[in-house]
Parts: sequence; structure tokens; C-alpha cells
Amino acid sequence: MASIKEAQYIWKNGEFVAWADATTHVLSHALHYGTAVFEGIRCYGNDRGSAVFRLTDHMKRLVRSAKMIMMPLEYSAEELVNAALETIRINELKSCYIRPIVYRGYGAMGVNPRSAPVDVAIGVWPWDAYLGNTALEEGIAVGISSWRQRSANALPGAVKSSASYLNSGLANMEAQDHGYGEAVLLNEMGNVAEGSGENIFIVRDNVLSTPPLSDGVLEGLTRNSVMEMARDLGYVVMERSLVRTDLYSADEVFFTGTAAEITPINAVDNREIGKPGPVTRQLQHRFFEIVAGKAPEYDKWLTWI
Ligand code: PPE
Repeated sequence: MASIKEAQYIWKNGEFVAWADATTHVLSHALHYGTAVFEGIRCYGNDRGSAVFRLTDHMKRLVRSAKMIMMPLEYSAEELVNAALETIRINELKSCYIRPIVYRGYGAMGVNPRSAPVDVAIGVWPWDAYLGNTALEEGIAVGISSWRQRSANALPGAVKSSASYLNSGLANMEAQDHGYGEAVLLNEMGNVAEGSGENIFIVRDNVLSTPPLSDGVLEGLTRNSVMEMARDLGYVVMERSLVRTDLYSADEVFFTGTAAEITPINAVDNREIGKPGPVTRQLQHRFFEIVAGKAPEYDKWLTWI
């Protein structure tokens, strides 16, 4: 989807190493068995400096992901926050994407991961619009995937694990092969879950709805932010199960995610939703104001470099 724009240094197990030296052995456990959890975070350069959006909340989610898969993590959320900030500073980036990963490294094979070491790394690099340059303005067309969302009792959506993203990749490749910008996955029950790398919202008669966590979706921080922003703007926001026809009949549909930000959806399975609607536009506007440091009441979500 995007080739990496290289930066200079990677934080690895408490030290900075040169970008090119941040390698791992081909027999690392995570490469073979998907034993890794990670985060995606954005830092926004703006008039006041550079601000990371919901940094502590992302690191807390990483700690929870590791805990849920019984992967011992030596670092606290606070230590990881500081490591991320140092990594941005040493790379002298104003705006960037931040990718912390906790993974089972080299030293043991076999499905039981317990005797493999746990390695931690943080990479940062510039990452522009996730779903293409015109996506934020014009929206994208999506298709319901023939792949189901991995089941909550097999590979829980609540854990941001590398293993889960095989499912995402299958759905995204299929969607693009069919000419869509992104996939929407239904869960095993047939309820709408999420995009391959985004949460989803609909708007109908000015009421926002998004699938509940119990439908097996990632507890997205952009999702959480949009719910709070929308309520502050006076909208009713519901977490309720959605079926595919709720998407077809919506006034507006949009994705949320760190990489995708707030991306409007203009068609679902070739049913036209249309140009980005007023609620989507208002929320996008608010979101970009917040990350630009122009909405003091949401400064609680920003960590300045
Ligand atoms: N669902 C999934 C499956 C997902 O991967 C993401 C983020 C979200 C929802 C939204 O979560 P949040 O970022 O906290 O609002 N996907 C990350 C990785 C994307 C990638 O291609 O890699 C991201 O947006 O950083």
C-alpha cells in the first residue's frame, strides 16, 4: 500500500540503532507464527510544533494487547511514550507515523512462544494519506468482503496482533482486485465489523452508529475520539450491531483510523452513498483542527514533542 520513506534511527530494546541495522533473524518466532502486537500512531506537525495524537492511550492499548496474549513486556506504557518521543526527536521529523511493535524474537521454534525472547522496537517515518490522495476529499468506494472478520474466539479483534492482519490483507487484496478502495468485513454472525485497517460509522437522520466492541472490532482510538467529538457537537452516537443493508441505506458512511484518519465512503457494493456529507465533513474539520492544536478543549489528546 505504501513504500516506507526511511528515517535515520530505530529504537530497539532501549537503544537507538541505525535504520539499516534494525534487522531480525529470519528464524524469529514472530515471522513464523505471527506472535507480535503493534500500534499505529500519528504525529502532526502544526503551527505550535509537533503533537502526537493520543500517544499514551495507544501505548496503553499496546500493553493490554501484550497482556492478552501473555507476552511479557518489560516496558510500561509511560516508558514507551518516552521512547516514542525520543525516537521522533532523534529523527528530526515534524510529522510522522509511529509504529511500536512487541514481538517474539529469535531463539526458539514451535508454536508455544514462551521460550522465545520478547523484543520491542519503535520505528517512525513519514506516511501520507493512507487510502490514496483523493480519499479524504472525495471518499472511497468499498466492497463487503467475501472473507469474514477473524472470530473473537480465534484471533480477537481487541488484540492488535500481527496475526490478525493476514485476515486484513486477504480482504484488502480482494477489494482492490474488485476495483474498490477498501474492504468491509462482516463478522461470523454476519454483522458489520470493520475495514481491513479502520473502524466504520454510519450516519442516518443525524444519528451516528458504529459496531460495538462485542462484534469483534478493534477498540479504535480514532473511533473513540470521533464518538466524543460527535457527542460534544450535539449528535447522538450509538454503538449497535449493523448489517450490510444499514450501510446501503445510510445517509453517510465513513472510516476512522490512525492511518485513514476520517475517510468518507462514497459507495458500498456499488450502492451510491454520494459525496462526503455534512456530518462527515464537520467531524473531519474538527479532527484536523484538533491535531493542528487549534482546539484547546482537546489538548488533552495531544503530547507535544
Ligand atoms: N481496525 C483495524 C483492523 C485497524 O487496523 C485499525 C488501525 C483501526 C480499526 C483503527 O484504530 P485506531 O488507529 O486506533 O483508530 N489500523 C492501523 C494500521 C494500519 C496499517 O495498514 O498498518 C493504523 O491505522 O495505524
